[in-house]
Amino acid sequence: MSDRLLFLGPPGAGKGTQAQLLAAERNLLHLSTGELLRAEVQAGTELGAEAQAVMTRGELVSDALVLAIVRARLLNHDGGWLLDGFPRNLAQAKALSQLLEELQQPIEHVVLLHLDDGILLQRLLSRGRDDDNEEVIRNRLEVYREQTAPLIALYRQLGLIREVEAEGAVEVVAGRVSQLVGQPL
Ligand code: B4P
Repeated sequence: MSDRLLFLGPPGAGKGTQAQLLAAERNLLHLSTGELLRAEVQAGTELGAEAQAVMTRGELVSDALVLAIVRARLLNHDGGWLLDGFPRNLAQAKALSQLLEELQQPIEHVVLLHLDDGILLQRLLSRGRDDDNEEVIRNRLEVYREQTAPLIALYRQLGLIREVEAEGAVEVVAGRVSQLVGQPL
């Protein structure tokens, strides 16, 4: 059974949804950079104020800020983990690989969720978060294609990519994810 995983995929593919289910079942630390950033915004911290403007445009928050958050969480954790929404560009992927080398905790699987743009758009529009209006979603998809999608080739070269079709009911997708990475949920 693997307990060091990354979830990769376009916005709205269900990374957060699936990561939460798998992490709960396997008792893994679920680290969602999106959720951690939204918590900072909610708490009204300086860091949150910096992140909020960027997130509502659908851009990526600065690497230094996100890295500091992830680093602190992983250094203080003993056991398995699941990273959701991080890394999101090559600089973050490089920094993560240095950190994991330091911790001697290599990634075991990168779960790549696939979903058509049309369904992504529908899901996000019906979720209705602050950054879920059509213009911002299109920008987030563009940012994904330009900055995050190149990570697929990187992790493919390392033999870590496990591809999952993310269309269908939540529990059906969860079954596919689970089968790919080990024991059934
Ligand atoms: P995230 O919080 O990562 O969110 P996301 O990519 O939009 O959504 P996700 O794929 O997790 O979809 P979800 O399960 O919620 O990012 C938000 C923002 O934070 C980014 O734009 C960026 O600004 C910032 N950020 C985050 N990480 C960063 C980083 N590392 N560096 C810099 N900036 C960063 O599902 C979406 C919807 O679909 C939900 O409503 C869900 O209920 C529904 N759904 C899920 N599965 C479904 C299914 N099978 N069927 C029907 N509906 C489903």
